[in-house]
Amino acid sequence: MDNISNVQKSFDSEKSKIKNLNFLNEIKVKYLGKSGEVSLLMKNMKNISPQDRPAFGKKVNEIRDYIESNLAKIETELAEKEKKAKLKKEKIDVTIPVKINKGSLHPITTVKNEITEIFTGLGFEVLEGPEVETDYYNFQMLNIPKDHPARDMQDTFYFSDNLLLRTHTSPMQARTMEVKKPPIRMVCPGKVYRADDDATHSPIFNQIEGLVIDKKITLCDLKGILDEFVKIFFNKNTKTRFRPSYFPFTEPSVEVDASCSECGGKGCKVCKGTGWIEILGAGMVNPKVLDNAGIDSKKYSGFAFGLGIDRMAMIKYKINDLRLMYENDIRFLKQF
Ligand code: 2NM
Repeated sequence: MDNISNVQKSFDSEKSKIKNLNFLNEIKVKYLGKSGEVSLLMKNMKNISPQDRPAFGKKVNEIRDYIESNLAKIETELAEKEKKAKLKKEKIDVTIPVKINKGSLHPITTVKNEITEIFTGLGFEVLEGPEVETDYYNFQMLNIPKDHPARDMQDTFYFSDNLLLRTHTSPMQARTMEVKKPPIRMVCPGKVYRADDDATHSPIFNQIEGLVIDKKITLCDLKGILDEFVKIFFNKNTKTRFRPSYFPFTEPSVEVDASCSECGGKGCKVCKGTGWIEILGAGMVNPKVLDNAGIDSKKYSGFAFGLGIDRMAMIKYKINDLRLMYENDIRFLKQF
């Protein structure tokens, strides 16, 4: 009986020292294992007088239950504590700011969106067309004659006699005129291709062309729209100037300048001292083009214009070499 109370005492003094699950397992083996303290007590049974055995057995069972339930309680507490410690150690603070290298839009994309939005604000719809075109839509329908230099192998990328990379976005205007009834108010932004490559010409560049067709459309409407456009794109004091020009698909045709927004028209480096910057070509849609598309040129008239997005971006951001736009040097792109 003394042995039993010694085991109990030694367990009680050791249990307060259990601070982790490893040590708990050691204690479990020491007391409840196959050759642990409780088993040793059981093995003592044979040395006990028969009349004392039931009482002794009962006592041993009690101490075994006592140790088991104590260890089980400590185990749950320790497991809970260790889990909490682990969670605390592995906690992630999702609110710590992280440095992310953000991309940004290419200046050409920004200006393309800006111009497109100005025209949607003026009631134009935006339509995009294929970059691989037929000779018919790119040239024939637009009244570009067989001997026009634009049709030359030197100026246009051909896949075959009939298939080519569009040299302007006008074929999409031609396609639209063919399928839609006036009134038409559309702009077509997109990539166009010409066999040209130097400081001021890239073989791939971006255009946005506009087209308005209705009854009684005049050059005055064209002037009104473009005046409004330059005021929004540059600033409210910007004016336009029309100079006579020639395009096969418009008659009459004009070259349009905007007063220099840098010097207000006085003359500076940006406008090369002239006070004006050439921004686009335009004109009244040639009646032949309307008739080619099945629109009665006796009932309807229209204006069209085409502007180079790359050029507009260069003017806006004062970029002097077009090649910078296409080299995609990260030091250049980071500035936008
Ligand atoms: C320009 C200049 C003048 C133009 C004409 C057409 C169409 F399809 F209606 F005939 N679209 N775009 C046009 C007119 C384009 O770019 C300098």
